[in-house]
Amino acid sequence: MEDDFERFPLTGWFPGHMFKAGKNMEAALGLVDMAVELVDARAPFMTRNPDLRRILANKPFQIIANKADLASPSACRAWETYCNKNGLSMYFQDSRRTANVKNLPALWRKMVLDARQARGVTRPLLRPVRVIIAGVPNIGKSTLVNHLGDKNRAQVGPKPGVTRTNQWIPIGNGVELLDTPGILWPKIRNKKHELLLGLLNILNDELLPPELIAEYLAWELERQSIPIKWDAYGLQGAPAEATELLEAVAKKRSFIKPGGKLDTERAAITFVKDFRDGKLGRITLEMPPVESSHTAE
Ligand SMILES: Nc1nc2c(ncn2[C@@H]2O[C@H](COP(=O)(O)OP(=O)(O)OP(=O)(O)O)[C@@H](O)[C@H]2O)c(=O)[nH]1
Ligand SMILES: [Mg+2]
Repeated sequence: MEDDFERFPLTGWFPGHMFKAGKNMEAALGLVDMAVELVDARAPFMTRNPDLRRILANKPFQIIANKADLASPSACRAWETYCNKNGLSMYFQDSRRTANVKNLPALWRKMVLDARQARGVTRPLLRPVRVIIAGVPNIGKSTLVNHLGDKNRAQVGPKPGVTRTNQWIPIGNGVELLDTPGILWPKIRNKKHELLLGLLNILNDELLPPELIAEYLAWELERQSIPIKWDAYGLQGAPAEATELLEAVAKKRSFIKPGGKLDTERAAITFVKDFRDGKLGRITLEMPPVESSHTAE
């Protein structure tokens, strides 16, 4: 399968409320003691916003690699090893399960108090520790906040951009949270990066043709030698071309357009949905950077 994705221009999409939210975010970071950035466990660095840490300066910072239930367990371990080596705090979790998240407030309080102590501050902190949960759209911010505090305090939605206003939420253990809108924006490097964000449901589906997202996914599976059960789509093995895949899916599922032609768009939507629902297996699309023992980080 060929990599000719870069011949397609970037969509250049940037919704107005995100620009406004980006401004609010800079102000909000001034109010908090630490930040937690949610990323997608299937592509942890490609779903980050590199500006967050710069704006935060030296405040404590934690990364939560969310949707870990959909990522490859061995890849999660490789990322954990990489982060431990590089002094990054990264937790892999499924934020929909309360058991996974209940220890976080105490950890965050400790991170903030330790940082104060390290700065030589001796007076006790008499107000709650203030934490911001940040991340790109649809990454699971509201889901995490709901599990930390009262149920249904923040709106959860299957589409990007559901949360639009900021709210403070007490979560016990002397911690309060700001639920932010999907204000962080990944810096889109190239078309493949944009397609990855589309595949992970961070960009709105209307922006990218489903056939192109499906082709990108099939190309990634081949490039990274990720095995899936191709026979479920009526194929003997990995397809040589995206058209072969989409036609096979359309045939297998009887997606026929009026007039008798195969409905490859519907086939693409199905293939992408199967990935998003974890039906292709637990798949990680971005592995940690390869470290050279000779170069300093
Ligand atoms: N599989 C899985 N799905 C999750 C997880 N966390 C959240 N989701 C789902 O991801 C979707 C988006 O979750 P939200 O909590 O609305 O995401 P958000 O970051 O608040 O989204 P915006 O407000 O639109 O920026 C929902 O369908 C959640 O059920 C997780 O850990 N695993
Ligand atoms: Mg939300």
